[in-house]
Amino acid sequence: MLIIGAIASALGIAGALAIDWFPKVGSTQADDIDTLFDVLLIASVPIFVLVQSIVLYCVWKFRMRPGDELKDGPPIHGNTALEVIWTTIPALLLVGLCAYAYVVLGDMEEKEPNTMVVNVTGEQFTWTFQYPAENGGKPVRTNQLYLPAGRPVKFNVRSKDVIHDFWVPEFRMKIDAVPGITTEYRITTTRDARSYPVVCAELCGLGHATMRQTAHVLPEAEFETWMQRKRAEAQNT
Ligand SMILES: [Cu+2]
Repeated sequence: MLIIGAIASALGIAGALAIDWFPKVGSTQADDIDTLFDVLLIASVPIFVLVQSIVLYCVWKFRMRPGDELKDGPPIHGNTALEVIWTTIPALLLVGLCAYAYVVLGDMEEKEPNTMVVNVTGEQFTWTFQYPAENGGKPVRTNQLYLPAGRPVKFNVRSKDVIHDFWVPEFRMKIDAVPGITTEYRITTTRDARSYPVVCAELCGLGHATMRQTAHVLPEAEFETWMQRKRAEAQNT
């Protein structure tokens, strides 16, 4: 059974790791999240195999045989050693995985120099993006998200009406937009210039499914040109 269990675990882990679970990597945080997910998979598969093996073994070994119908089972009063083991091992595993997840979260939330701030507002059924004013100018407002490649970004997320959830799957981060408070998260865009979907991940009403826009990640120089044009436009309105 040990050999079969080890083989089943190895096959399960190989199969689980071979599946492409997530979309492309769009932020440096995405790599950490994907690694965390892989570690959770590697830890979970052997436990799944162990539990299923014990269940199947018990179903076969302790099945009711002809003539057993009216018999009572043996009186069982517990097994202290077994109970200590099956409490301690899962507890240690959980504490270990939580500690790892906590460290990853701390890394992702670390403040980076040269961080760009974008204010994100959700409302039924659209997102708007505001880039704070610079040098006495006016803030820039857009309906599509534009970001420079390879730059740390902090999103301040707000809502005008109900709860929404600001999500770019390629960034792997998402957070609720809650009326009355400002929530936030940080990402650092990768060097690739690409476009990603911006999604609302909280059912917010009839138009929820249409609450989709685009995040354009542009090369730094191209982003600067875009920003200067937008700042000039904002100045003239
Ligand atoms: Cu929504």
